[in-house]
Amino acid sequence: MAKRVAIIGAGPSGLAQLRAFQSAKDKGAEIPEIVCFEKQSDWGGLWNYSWRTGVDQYGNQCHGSMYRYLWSNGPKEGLEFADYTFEEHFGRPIASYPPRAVLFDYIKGRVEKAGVRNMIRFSTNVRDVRAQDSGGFELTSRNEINDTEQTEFFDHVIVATGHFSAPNIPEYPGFDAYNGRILHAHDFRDAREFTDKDVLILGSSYSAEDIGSQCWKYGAKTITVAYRTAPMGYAWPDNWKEVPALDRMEGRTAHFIDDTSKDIDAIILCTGYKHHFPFLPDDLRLKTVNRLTAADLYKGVVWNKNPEMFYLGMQDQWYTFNMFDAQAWWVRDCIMDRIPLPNASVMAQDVVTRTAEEDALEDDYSCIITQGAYTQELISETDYPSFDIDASNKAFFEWKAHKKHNIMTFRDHGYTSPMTGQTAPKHHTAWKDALDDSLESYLET
Ligand code: FAD
Ligand code: NA7
Repeated sequence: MAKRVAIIGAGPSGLAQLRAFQSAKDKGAEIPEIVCFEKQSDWGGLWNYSWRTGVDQYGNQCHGSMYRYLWSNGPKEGLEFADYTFEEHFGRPIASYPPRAVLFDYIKGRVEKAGVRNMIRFSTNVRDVRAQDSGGFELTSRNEINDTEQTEFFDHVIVATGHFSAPNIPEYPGFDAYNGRILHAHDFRDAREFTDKDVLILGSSYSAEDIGSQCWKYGAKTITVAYRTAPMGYAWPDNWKEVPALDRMEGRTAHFIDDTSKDIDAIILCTGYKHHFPFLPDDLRLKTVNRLTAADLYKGVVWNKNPEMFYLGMQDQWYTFNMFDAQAWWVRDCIMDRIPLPNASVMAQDVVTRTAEEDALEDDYSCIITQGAYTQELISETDYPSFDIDASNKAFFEWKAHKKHNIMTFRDHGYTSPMTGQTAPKHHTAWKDALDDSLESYLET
């Protein structure tokens, strides 16, 4: 009997896994029976925008953390699929920082071409997974439309549920008495809500930078970003200040630890996310912080404590879509007995070694090189099309330099594709003036 494989999640990672199996089938291999569970009604994961916040129509936690007007926060040349280029999808070269709708279209294009949609059970939420003493897993899911539960057996489970969806929500003194709006980045949807407002942002990483920039672009009166460890340090516009950590709110006044203060209309907590797997028991549940080397995952994907189970995309991410591909092709080959696994102590040592190497990295540039090398390592062990990782690294380095030069114009630059060698054209409108983020507007020439 063919093995049965469950993939949980049909975001970019889960879709990479479906595409990996389908490409083996196309080459004549016999593949396992695949069932992909997706709790939303469509694929694309975070790129499948939803206006909903809080709980969805079935009472489950909303997955979406993406917002309107989001443009890629890194160059598309760092995430391009090696087996399906932007040029193949759009029929011509396009600019380097596509808005969400454009990237969603690109993600969909590859899996529509591959014809894998029928492997996905949509609106089906995985509720529980239990390892069996005799091997394999019992997986319980709920079809939210029929309101029915089903338990079935799988030889392997691949968790591809992402890790930027369950918000990390700190509390500060005075929040309970504050009369304005307090929200986490996970619930941020439309920057126009903050036009003419004095906005306070907590956190100093990607969400703080991008949500602050959105609010600025759509007319917030002032942006104040309070950092806990270090400021982002860009040359911000005049109405944008970085200040040390928040101490407390008193009424609508924010007091910072350097004894300065500011009256605030809304507080946006850009304080990161948690790896959160409410459907997994302790023996299968990944517990890790957001870093390049996730805990307990051999080669970044095999669950050391039960190697019949795999995780995709659990690392902190410079590389995204093509790293998920590298992982998915490698996991496929492991499941199809093309790649043998070493013994438990070798797998545990692999995590120790990678963790020590990561701890010795000195800056973002070496993190990019390390994640690029990891992606390359996995690719070299499968038949995923090899590509010029140095060219991707170069695009990331140039991106960082452009951000440093001007944080509000970095998206106006173009980079060279590691897949086609083509340099992206300049977009027709500067990012700060392009208020329409639709696919149609972006693709206008
Ligand atoms: P996700 O996209 O999170 O998909 C996981 C899927 O699993 C979802 O469809 C979800 O519904 C499903 N799921 C979860 N739990 C269950 C369950 N119990 N049962 C069934 N299904 C379930 N990356 C970039 O490369 N460029 C960017 O510009 C960029 N911007 C970002 C902006 C924001 C605001 C955020 C939050 C992330 C951004 N990212 C960006 C990173 C993002 O993590 C990846 O691009 C990508 O979406 C990760 O794919 P994934 O499939 O691993 O996870
Ligand atoms: P990150 O990159 O994990 O960053 C979280 C930020 O939140 C970071 O600056 C933290 O500060 C800060 N933080 C965490 N807890 C607190 C508290 N209690 N108080 C103040 N500040 C806090 O998450 P992001 O959401 O920015 O990015 C995640 C992904 O979303 C990313 O891949 C993007 O593509 C989009 P620290 O530096 O630890 O002091």
